[in-house]
Amino acid sequence: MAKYQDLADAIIAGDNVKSKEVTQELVDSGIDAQEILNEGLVAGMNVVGKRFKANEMYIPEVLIAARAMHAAMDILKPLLSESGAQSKGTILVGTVQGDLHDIGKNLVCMMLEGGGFNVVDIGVDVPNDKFVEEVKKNNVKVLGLSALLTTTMPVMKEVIEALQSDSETKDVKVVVGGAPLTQEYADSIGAAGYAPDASSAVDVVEELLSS
Ligand code: B1M
Repeated sequence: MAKYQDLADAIIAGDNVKSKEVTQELVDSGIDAQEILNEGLVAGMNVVGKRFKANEMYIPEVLIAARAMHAAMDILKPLLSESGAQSKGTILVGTVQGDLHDIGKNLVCMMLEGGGFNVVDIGVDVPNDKFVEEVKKNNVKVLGLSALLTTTMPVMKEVIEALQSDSETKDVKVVVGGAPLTQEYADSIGAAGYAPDASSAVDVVEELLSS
């Protein structure tokens, strides 16, 4: 039987055929989609992140690993969404301007969908005014911002300020996340919430919507 390690290895090797095959096998054997996501996909990407940092993997290999992860996500996404009951509300999510990283954001979106939220994902490199426009268009109470670069973290503050300066969006609560962020940083820019990972993003959004 396929194991989580086989899936993590397929992600690390960037083998999108194998990552799909193993994911399907794990799903067919009755394992919970969230567990497959955490123990196989996220575990594999964590290794990729560490190797990239240690210059043991380079950008093209990382991109190929990301493609293998997305291939597996295609199988898990509908299952994670199904596991949620009725929609608990709509959440808008995007990666800030200047930042193209979307793997973590996509995981957050999947977990939120799995947690029963309707998610509007507006992608990467999103201009500040686009966030404001989409918040109004979708009438959301919570906006999720992702940033993976120390150079794009400050853009989150700009988005929060843009929302606060508009009477229609001033009460929108902003949840921030991304590898370089901390609770202290989130507090310093006036974010309503911070989540260190995709699972806790669901808890934070639930808390903000109920407060
Ligand atoms: Co880039 N990159 N990258 N990269 N990349 C990092 C972030 C880096 C730390 C690598 C390193 O040097 N060690 C470094 C940033 C350094 C810094 O800012 N101090 C870096 C750099 C420098 C760059 C470039 C500038 C490289 C270059 O071109 N010279 C360039 C920038 C491009 C741009 O954005 N303008 C770049 C490009 C790329 C790729 C395109 C090759 C690729 C992105 C592919 C993609 O996303 N489609 C890439 C990748 C993959 C990485 C690493 C290796 C992995 C990121 C990742 O996907 N992690 C990363 C190194 C690392 O993190 N160790 C790195 C897995 C993912 C599951 O985790 O995204 O942290 P993460 O998300 C987590 C949590 O953070 C949290 O939940 C997620 C799941 O648990 N979370 C949220 C994230 N968003 C959230 C939002 C929330 C709540 C929680 O609420 C809304």
